[in-house]
This record gives sequence, C-alpha cells and structure tokens, in this order.
Amino acid sequence: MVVVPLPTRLRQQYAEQGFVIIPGLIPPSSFAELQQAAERAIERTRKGSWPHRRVVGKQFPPYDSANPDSWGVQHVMHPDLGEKAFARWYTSEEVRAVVRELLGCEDENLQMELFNMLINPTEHDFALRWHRDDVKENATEEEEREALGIWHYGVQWNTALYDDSCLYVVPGSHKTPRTPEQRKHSSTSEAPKDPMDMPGAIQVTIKAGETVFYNSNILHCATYSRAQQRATLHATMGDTRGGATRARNILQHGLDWMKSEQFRETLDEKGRAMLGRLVKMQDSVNGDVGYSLAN
Ligand SMILES: O=C(O)CCC(=O)C(=O)O
Ligand SMILES: [Fe+2]
Repeated sequence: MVVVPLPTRLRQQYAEQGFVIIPGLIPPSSFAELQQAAERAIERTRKGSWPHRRVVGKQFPPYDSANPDSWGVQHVMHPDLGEKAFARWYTSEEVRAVVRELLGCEDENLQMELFNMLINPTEHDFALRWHRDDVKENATEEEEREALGIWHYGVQWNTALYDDSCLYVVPGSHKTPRTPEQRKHSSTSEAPKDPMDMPGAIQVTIKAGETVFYNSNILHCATYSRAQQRATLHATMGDTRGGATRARNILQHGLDWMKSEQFRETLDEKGRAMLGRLVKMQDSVNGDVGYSLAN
C-alpha cells in the first residue's frame, strides 16, 4: 500500500475540489489576541471611525459609505488601525507553511496581498450572488476556460474566529466553465433566494479556529444574517511566479497605503520581503487596473 503523506493529500484535495478545510492555523497562544484585535476593529467600523469597510448594498469593490451597516472591515494590517497582531499572524510560519504547501512554492515566492475581515451586518441581512472573484458573470465559456487556466498563483482563505456557515461553493468548479444550468443561476446581480438551488452547491461550515482555503475563482456565494455573529479573517496570498496575473483582483481594493514606510516598519524581515514582492508587482502594472466585477 502506498501511503500518501498528509501535506500531499491536502494539496491534492485543494487541486481537485478547489477548497480545503484545515484546523489549527491560529496557535492557541494567538487566539485571544486576534479575537480582541478583531473586536476593537469591528467596533470602530460599526461606529464609523474606521473608514475602510464593505457596506450593505455593495457586493464588490469599489465600496462606498452610503450605508452605515457593514459586512466587512478592510485593510486590517493598515498602520492607522494600530492592530499589529494581524500582520504578525498573516506573516507567521503557520500561515506561510500552508500557503507554500497549497501553491507548491517557496517562501521566496510569497507575495503579500489582501487581509480583510468579514463580519455580520447589524441592521440588515445581506448576500452575495454566485460569482467567481475575477471572472465576469457574462464571460463566454471560452473566456471562462482561459481565466480559470491561469488562476494557480494565489490562494484565498477564511479563518473563523466564531463558527461560520456563510460561504457556499460548487466543489470542482474552479477548473471548469459553468454548465448552462449553473450559468442561469449566476448571470444576474441578484443574490439567490436559496443558494442550494445552484447545481452542485454545498454550504461550507468552519468552526472557530478552522480555516477554509479556496481558489477565489471557484463558483461561490455567501449569505449574511444580522442575527449570526461573524468575525472571519479573510485574506489572500500570491505566488510571484504568476507575474501580474492577480493585479486586477488584488489592486482593485486600493493598496497604495501598503507602500508607506509606516506600514513597512510594522513588519518583520519575512513580512518586508513579502511586501516588497507586492510593491514590485504594483509598480509593474502602474496605473488603473479597473474592477473584476460590477456591483
Ligand atoms: O463571505 C465570504 O465568505 C465570501 C466573500 C466573497 O465571496 C467576496 O468577498 O468576494
Ligand atoms: Fe468572492
């Protein structure tokens, strides 16, 4: 019998299904610190004193501030937020080790990207339609195939600080264009009445402390109940071997602040190297990258 080592199985499952759930990414010694940092950031966001947020009514960037009810805190590593625990965790060996494994790369390829937090709105329920993060809903089958064919150079993840069942995915859909039936369920800007009407859909449940890593071009959607507490760390990391393939998807969130010396100073040596790779990518595309999806 051939015994496949665990890391390989993880990577295989990620490659085949487009997502994988793993426990223990937050060491017990960091859990309380992250939860407290999250609570402070959420409070500021809901009070309106943290301006970088995802608002009810806007599914994708650019977000505005028209609605005070928020479903996300943007840029949690921003030096103005003053919560160093976030960058410490994002650049930690625990996180980097899993990302290296899933991407099959080395530390020297890791590119710092997004780090946001997804939270429950408090006034309204909200939901995101079925989508792929960087493929438009009206893409032709050929355009979809082409986009999915190059989407190997980064990974996205949700790490739950409280139990979280908001996300739905269609396993395996990161590799293949939508079927005509799946296309019907993902062609408008409307969120679904019932996400489970999508052929192949499953609901993803992560317990506090668990992480779901996913290919952000897997077909997915999410529902947000104002009655269900959510504080889920939501991040991406890239692989420099992809060049600027992820530029639009990442830079559409507005990452100029990451070029500041003030931010750089909050990072350790590994973090600075990861940041340097992002800045290099940012400089290589110089200019307006547009938006992946329309609201
Ligand atoms: O809420 C989630 O877990 C998913 C969010 C999402 O799909 C997005 O921001 O594009
Ligand atoms: Fe998404």
